[in-house]
Amino acid sequence: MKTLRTQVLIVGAGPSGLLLGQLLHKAGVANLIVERQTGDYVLGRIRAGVLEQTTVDLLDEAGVGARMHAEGLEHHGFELMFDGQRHHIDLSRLTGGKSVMVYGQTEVTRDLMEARAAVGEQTLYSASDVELFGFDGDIPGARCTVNGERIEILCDYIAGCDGYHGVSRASVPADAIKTHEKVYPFGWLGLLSDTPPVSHELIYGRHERGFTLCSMRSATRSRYYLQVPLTDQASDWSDERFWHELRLRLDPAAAAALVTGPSLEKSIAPLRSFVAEPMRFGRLFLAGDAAHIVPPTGAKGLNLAASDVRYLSQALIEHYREQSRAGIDHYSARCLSRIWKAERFSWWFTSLMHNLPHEPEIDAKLHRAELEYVVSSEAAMTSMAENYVGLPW
Ligand code: RFL
Ligand code: PHB
Repeated sequence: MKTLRTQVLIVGAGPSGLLLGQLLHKAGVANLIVERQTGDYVLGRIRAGVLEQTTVDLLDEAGVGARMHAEGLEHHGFELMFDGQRHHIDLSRLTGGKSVMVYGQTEVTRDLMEARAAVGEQTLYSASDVELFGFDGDIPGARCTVNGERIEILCDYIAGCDGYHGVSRASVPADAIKTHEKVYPFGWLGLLSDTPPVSHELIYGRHERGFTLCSMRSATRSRYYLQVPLTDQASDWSDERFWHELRLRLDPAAAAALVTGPSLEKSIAPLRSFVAEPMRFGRLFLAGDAAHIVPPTGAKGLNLAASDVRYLSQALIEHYREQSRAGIDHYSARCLSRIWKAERFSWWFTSLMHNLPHEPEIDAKLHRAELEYVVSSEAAMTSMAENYVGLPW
């Protein structure tokens, strides 16, 4: 068996793992990433689209912001649609000039992968049977198989950035971790197409046929989502059926403006709220989707992953530079304080915008009243806007 040695072993080459690797590299902390999939597979997953200003700043700090600033779209507001009407939420006016950046997770991941390759840091792709050991003692590490060869990696710390289905959280003894979970009884069917977006801003819509979101990746590429029953499969939805259903859920002006075309990708994502506490077990840290999931309605998942990575990179860099343990000891509490607030917002926005099959009429009326309140009260709109652009660190 081959043995490798590093300071920080990162499990998972999604945005959390790659961003952590880049920040550690810049500070001179050696790191190695093991990833179960191939790089192309990771890049093929279509996910997040909206970055908070603090995420943009962190990507700049990691030295990977150039293409994002050139190609990303700065958005100063979004639209809430209900009862066939759109209402503008002016994020910048309500938050003292803040905005969000529309730039796909695929592009963030590509920028991070290229930066990592350029500095020559190692990533072991297609690593199977990853097993973690020793993180409750002084010599943690992992074993995995790459190209048929068994490899052992010894390290000082392990960063579990391997998503909801990863090995890191699963390696923690059940009595050392508490999980909180809520699964929503519907999913999001997403479609990506090379068509111009229906509006220059994102539209979040509530409709008696179900929620809809009109998003984008660029001036020529759109991303649309429809609330669908969990029993549906993406293959049940031809492109024609998707476009027809989307039109039915849009206001008349948007329905008339919608440009349709062949789908580049179509998939269904389930929605859940999930938090695992704490986020550190001895020398193992959890970060990003490995520790928490939010329903995508508030666009918070990737942004929360970035804020965990910010706290973790600071803790580790401080530790190696100054032999300090403060950041390590406070990592979990710092992350969780931000996470629970984002969980609350994502749950609230999800509950407000979706409808349940056979929903009692009183619930629909209450949601409608709340939406009317949100768009008519400066205080309520400000609360929504400050959460959407991202709470301060
Ligand atoms: P990822 O992206 O899941 O990456 C984890 C990586 O770990 C690998 N892995 C393993 N590697 C080695 N050994 C193992 N045993 C392993 N098990 C797993 C996996 O192959 C993978 O490469 O987690 P990470 O890095 O924490 O990033 C989190 C984000 O991907 C996620 O929060 C966002 O995509 C959520 N999300 C959104 N977030 C936003 O901030 N804004 C949005 O607009 C937004 N929209 C979305 C979203 C998520 C969606 N879906 C599909 C869940 C829209 C959707 C539809
Ligand atoms: C996306 O563009 O994929 C997207 C945008 C906003 C969300 C969720 C997803 O809230």
